[in-house]
Amino acid sequence: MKIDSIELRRIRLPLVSPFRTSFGTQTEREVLLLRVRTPEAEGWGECVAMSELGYSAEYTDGVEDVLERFFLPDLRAVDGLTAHGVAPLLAHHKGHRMAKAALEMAVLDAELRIRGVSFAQSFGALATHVPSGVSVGIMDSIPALLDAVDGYLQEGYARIKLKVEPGWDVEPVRAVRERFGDDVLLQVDANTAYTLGDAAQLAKLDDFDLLLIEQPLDEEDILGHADLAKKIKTPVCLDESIVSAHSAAAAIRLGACEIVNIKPGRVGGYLEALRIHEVCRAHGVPVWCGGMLETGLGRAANVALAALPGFTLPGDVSGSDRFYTTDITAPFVLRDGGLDVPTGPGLGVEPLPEALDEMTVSARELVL
Ligand code: NPG
Repeated sequence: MKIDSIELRRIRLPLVSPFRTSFGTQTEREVLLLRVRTPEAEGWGECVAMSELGYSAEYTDGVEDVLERFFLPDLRAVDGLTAHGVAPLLAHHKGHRMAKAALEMAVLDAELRIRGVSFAQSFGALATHVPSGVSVGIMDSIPALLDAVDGYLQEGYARIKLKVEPGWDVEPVRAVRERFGDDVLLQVDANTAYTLGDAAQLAKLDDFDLLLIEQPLDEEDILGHADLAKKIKTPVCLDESIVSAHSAAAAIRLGACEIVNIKPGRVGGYLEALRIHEVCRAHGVPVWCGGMLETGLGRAANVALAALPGFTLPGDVSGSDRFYTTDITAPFVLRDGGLDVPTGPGLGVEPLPEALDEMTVSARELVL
């Protein structure tokens, strides 16, 4: 496929309410979108990097720089490009997986639109509807948390994930269990906020029949997670630590996780995400699709991924209105506790020109 140019477009979306995690509070989401233009079709990529450091070492300004300074010359040096060719072409650049993932997504979208194949079809995903979990931030008080959870349960969300950190862990979990009962699928996410020394505190969560605890320790602390897994009953799930199929295989072999969160942006793209899914399936390790406050574009691709058979737990694939009043695509609306898998070519959704323009902060075209 010949690529004529790539548009880098920054958009800014206010959040419906502040979203607090153990690494900070967000009130808006700045997103870098890539539009790959080819003679036959356009393809959209969404970069999951944030404008600030916190979750990851990658950040939006850095991604733009890497794309323009390092990836563009490589793209210019090849004649045609396929989505499967993106990772090998860029492999000599270490890291920068979020930047690579965004580019690969845009190329894949263009390619599939030309072929008339949806993301889900190309992944081999058969499910047409996927269950939605919702991620609930750290709140100022337990009553505020219970109100929020109540609202999400009334909307029909299939699973609740509570963000936790030292000082906000056992009590919020206890309060949610007491108020809403044992049938609610409940899990927690620490975003690396603990150390192995906190094992006794984390073991107090054993009483609450949680689906999992996500990334309690530092992202590099694979052995620590393996040790922790022996000290607590709640299954350990890794997010930040899993950056490739390689690292997933190692973490599983070392006993560092029983469950894996797959975020395509974190692992370098949807094609690597598929490989992680296969590794986990071969080991009988359940996976679920993580979320990074995607717009409708990234959400569409995530929903397609979550339709694969190894995704046996509800993902962080909420309705658009969980985070945004207005999405840049037609909104994803929760139905029967989940979302429909898009069926159109490529992502099956595209930005609505008016919404896109309204939210655009800057746009520039890199000509190949
Ligand atoms: O539903 O899109 C969503 C958000 C899910 O909590 C969520 N994401 O650590 O998994 C996470 C967290 C996150 C959000 C991480 C933004 C990084 C950035």
